[in-house]
Parts: sequence; C-alpha cells; structure tokens
Amino acid sequence: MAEETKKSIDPATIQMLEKAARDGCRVVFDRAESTKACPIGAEGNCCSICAMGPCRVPVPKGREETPEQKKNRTGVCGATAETIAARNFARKIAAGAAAHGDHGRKVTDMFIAAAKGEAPGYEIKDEQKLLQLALELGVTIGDRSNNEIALDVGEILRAEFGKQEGELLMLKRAPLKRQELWRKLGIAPRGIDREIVETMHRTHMGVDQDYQDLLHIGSRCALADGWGGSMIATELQDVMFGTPTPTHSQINLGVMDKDAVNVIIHGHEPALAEMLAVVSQDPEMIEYAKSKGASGINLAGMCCTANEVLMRHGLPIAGNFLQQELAIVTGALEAMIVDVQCIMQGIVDVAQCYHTKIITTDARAKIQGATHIEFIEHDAIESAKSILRAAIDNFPNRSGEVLIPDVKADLIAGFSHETINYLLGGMYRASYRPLNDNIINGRIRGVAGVVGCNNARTTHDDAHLTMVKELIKNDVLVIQTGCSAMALAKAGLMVPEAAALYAGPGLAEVCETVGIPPVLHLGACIDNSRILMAATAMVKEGGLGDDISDLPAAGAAPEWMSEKAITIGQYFVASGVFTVFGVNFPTTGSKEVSDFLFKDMEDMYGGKWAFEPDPLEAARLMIEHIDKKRKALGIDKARERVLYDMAMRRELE
Ligand code: SF4
Ligand code: MSK
Repeated sequence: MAEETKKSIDPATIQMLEKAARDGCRVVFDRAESTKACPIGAEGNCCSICAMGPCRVPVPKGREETPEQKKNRTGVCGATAETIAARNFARKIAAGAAAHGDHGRKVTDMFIAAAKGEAPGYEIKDEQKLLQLALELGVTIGDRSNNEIALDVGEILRAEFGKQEGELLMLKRAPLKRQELWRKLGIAPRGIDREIVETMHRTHMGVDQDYQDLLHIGSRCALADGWGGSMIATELQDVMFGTPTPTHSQINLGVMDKDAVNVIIHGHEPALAEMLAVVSQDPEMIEYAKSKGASGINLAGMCCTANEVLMRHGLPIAGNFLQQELAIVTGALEAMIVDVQCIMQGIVDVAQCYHTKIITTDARAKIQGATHIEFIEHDAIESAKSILRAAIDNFPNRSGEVLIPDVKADLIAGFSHETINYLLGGMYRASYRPLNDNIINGRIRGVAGVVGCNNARTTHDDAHLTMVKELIKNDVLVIQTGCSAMALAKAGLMVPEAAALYAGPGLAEVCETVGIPPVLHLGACIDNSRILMAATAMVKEGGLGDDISDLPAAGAAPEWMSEKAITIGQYFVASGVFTVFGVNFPTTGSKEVSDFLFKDMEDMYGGKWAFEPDPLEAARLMIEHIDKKRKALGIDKARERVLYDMAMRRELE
C-alpha cells in the first residue's frame, strides 16, 4: 500500500494499481520501474540523428572539466554539447507543433466539408463566432448563408498551413507591441508547415550548428503552433461544435457503471467523440445494449478528447493520462476507442488481461493487436454507430472480477475566454475590466496557467495539486487545460465552493461574488491558445501594461511528458510568459543552452523558462515573478493596502 501511495495521490488510481497487481497485469507504473530513464538522453546530451552516432556527450560527474576536455567533448562530426542539446530541443518543438498542426488541419478539412454539406451530422453551431472570424479575416458577410461564409473562412485558414511567405493571420490578435517584437527578432511565423519543415531541416545532420540560432527558430516554430495550428483548431471546433460554456459533470474512474456498456473515448480530436455523444443517446443503440444484457450505454472520456466533450456535452471524464490503463483494470470497460496522441501502446497488453476491446479509428494512429475500425467523417453517424456496436457486442464477454472504485468528484468546466468575459463583465457589458480591476486593487495577485501531462517518473497528480493549492492560497487565479485540469478537478478544486476552502481571502471574495471556482478549466491541450487570447484580452483592457510580458502572470507544466508540452512552453515564453517545468528538463546537460533558455530569453522575449521539480518551490518562483511584475506596474502598494470593507464588497458586486 505504501508503495502504491508513492505512485499516485489519487485513491482511485491506488485501488486499481492494487487490483492490477492481484490480476498479474503489468501497467505503466510497473514499466516505469523496470525501464530506467537514460540520464544522458534526459539531459539532452545524446544525438542520434546520423549513423555515425548515437553520440553521447555527458558532462563528467564529480570532477572539474578543463577547457581542453570540454572542447573535445563532441560528437563524431564535431557537434558540441550545446548544438546537440539545442537541436534536440528544437526537434521536440517541431514534433509538438506537427501534432497540434495536423489536428488543426484535420479540423479545417472537416469544417470545409461541413460547409459544403459533405459531412452530414456536422454543422455551424456558433454563428456569432463564425461571423466574428469572418470579419477578422475579411470575408464578406452580406446576405450570404452561414455555409457560404464558413467555406471562405475554412479555405483561408487551411491556406495558413501551406503558406510560404508573409505572416500567419492570427498573429494580428496579439498585442501590437508583441507583434512588433516578433517582427524585429525575425520570429514571426510565415506558414505552419513551413516552420515545422524548416526546423526539421535546420536540425538535420550538418545544417544549423549555432545553438542560439536553433533556439530562436524553435521559437518561430512554436509560435506557429500557439498562434497558428492550435488556435485554428480551437476556433473552428468552437464554431462547429459550439463555444464552451460552464457545464457541470463528474470525474474519475467512479464515473464507470458496472451494469452499463462502458465505453471510453481517448485521445485528442473531438470529431468522433462528438458523434459518439450523439449516437450513444439514440434509442436504437440503447435498445441494442439492453438486448445484450446491459442497462444502457455509459460513455466517458480520457485525456484531451475527454476535455473536448466534457466542455460541450458535460460528458464525464474517467481520468487523466496515467489512468488510461487503469480504466481497463476495472474489468468493466467494453471498449476503449482511441483517435490520436497520448495513447500508450501498453493499453493493448493490458486489455489482454481483461475483455476490453481497443478500437483504433484514425488512419494516422494504428496499434498492433488493436481492432481498427476507421471513422469516416463523411458518413459520421453510421460510422460512429458501427464503432459503438462493436463495443456493445463485447458486453457479454465480461469475465473475472469487476471492481469500479467508488471515487468521483463534481466539477464545473467550460471556461472559454469568451465565457470568462461574460461571467466577469455580465452579458451587457462583457469585458475583462473586473478581472483587471481586481488585479490592480490586489484582491487577485495575478494569474497562472497550470497545464500539461502526468509523468510516470513522478507521483501521479501530486505536483499539480501541490502547486495549484499554493498558488490559489496566495490569491493567484489559476487557469488550466489538459491532464493538469483533470488532476485538480479530481481533488475537488473545480467547484465554486473550493474558493472558501482553498483560496486566499482576496481571490475567495472575487470567486464567491462571481460564482466561479478558484481554478478554471479552459479545455484541452490545443486550447492553451485560449490562454493566449485571455492574456491578450487583459492587455487590451488596459491598466496592466501594453504587452503580455507586462502582466502579473506565469505558466507551468509540473508533470509534463509530451513533446507538445515543450512546444506549448516555448510559445508561452516567446509570447512573454515566465514558464516553469517540473520532472526533468531536456537541456540541463548543457549549461550554455540552459542559461539561454532560463536567463537570456527574458531580455529578448520578456518571458523565460525555469526548471524546478519541487512544486512548492516552483509556485514560489511564479509568485515572485508575479510580484516583480506588480512592482513594475506600480500596483504592488495596492495589494499591501487592500482591506475588505463594506464599500469594497459592494463595489465588487
Ligand atoms: Fe554524432 Fe554528429 Fe551524427 Fe549527431 S550528427 S549522431 S553528433 S556524428
Ligand atoms: S492529453 S499532451 S498527456 S496534457 Fe492532452 Fe494529457 Fe499531456 Fe496528453
């Protein structure tokens, strides 16, 4: 028991780890013990990009290195430890940008198909957002139909992926000062694919071998994700599936139902999940489930696909990244339906211990040993039904012990940046003014974006919870996405009542007045673009400087594991945000590269990286940065003076 407690702080996870051990089933936590991380690769000191290598260039431990020894510590081609670390880092950025970009491209293709009437079942759900996008992109509105407008919007945004020159259109959303800085530094991205391709080329053997230059083009590639691929995905998903509004739901393995056909949809893209949410309510499908002896169909999400359907349909979440195999261990999961990204190959082996069917649905993501049933967007309803039928057919195959942990929590999700606008300012004067005012008067000390994954090398969920509790205790409003948001939701911090229990007095007062939790769920990893938009809205509202880097704000990914997290971190830094990562950091093997990321980038971008595995210390760094920005804005005194008298309470209301 003590052993399992160290692996996770989540009681449902601990219970399922014990069951997996009883069942003789090996899961990710076991594999993390038997497969040790390579310390040389972890620090960025291994290069394997050509067949003269892999070359390992670690800093010698326990002895001072002479300049001569350092000079000779190179790969076979002569590449220095700095070049190797920077090249590895830039390649991670390119991979993350490619993942988000390809998601964005697929959404754009579907959006165009829906506008042409070639994807029945998908339609324009948020007309207002469509018209706003049309205005922004210069598309004629007049008396044209939504589909005609959407077709133009879709074509313009699809062209952003293959654009060869100029600048990405959505860069214009950033504060003017930020745009000018990107142009001056030569890091304003031209086209999404172009930046990814150029980064891959420049990091090929024998091309760009200046570590500063490599990190710089890495920034351009990352910006092509944050203000390009990810932002396009979020915008078009909102138009097609609806912009999220606050929604109540539940989270953790306890949302599974032992009497129903349990189906989990796992991955990142919402197209199939949206359709499954619809067809799982179809009386014909429910009857089919009953004909197999089940009480009905229970659909839940996992990882970011879960966030997508949670925000728009209130569908429950079964868990975050490290829980994907544990849902199978319950013995009650008929099918895990996966699309793309963050799907561990291990789920196929775990499924062999039980009766669960693993169904891959995307041509880009197949797994040996899984059943592949391709989801056809052009025939979405029938296609989703046939996938669901395969899950239902598996219900009679249940065998062995069924044990669903009696652990779940309530949560409120769906805080798009538009919703924050309405909630704070009211329907008739929607604005970020109240947020800015409460930051200026000191009730809210600042804002922190805490995002990212779980990592089997560190105690599951612990760093997320410890960091966020410390931040809100110090009156920092926390906004979240991805698996980090799920960690806080499971711990019960995403309900309005959490403000009185966990938040400092100023933040608690604002949350109680507005009726929001102290920790806001903004969506999936792709929706970190919503955080960029929220930060920009705060700048444009006035009173907190004229660039994102002036805001009393910080970012963190305390349990990151994915390359996408590095891309997100880099686009935050290049947008002016101080960003702290935990677990490990892939450049610590090179002092020069780390210094460039942890110090010099602040002079260039106004934002920089930090690495701090202790979540309390990381929170302290974030608060220190927020206080530094408050001082620079001249609003540090307001916070010292803040007293909650009746007049101020009335003014809040
Ligand atoms: Fe080694 Fe250079 Fe080849 Fe990298 S590119 S593997 S450092 S020889
Ligand atoms: S799902 S990228 S483990 S947050 Fe977006 Fe979670 Fe990280 Fe995947």
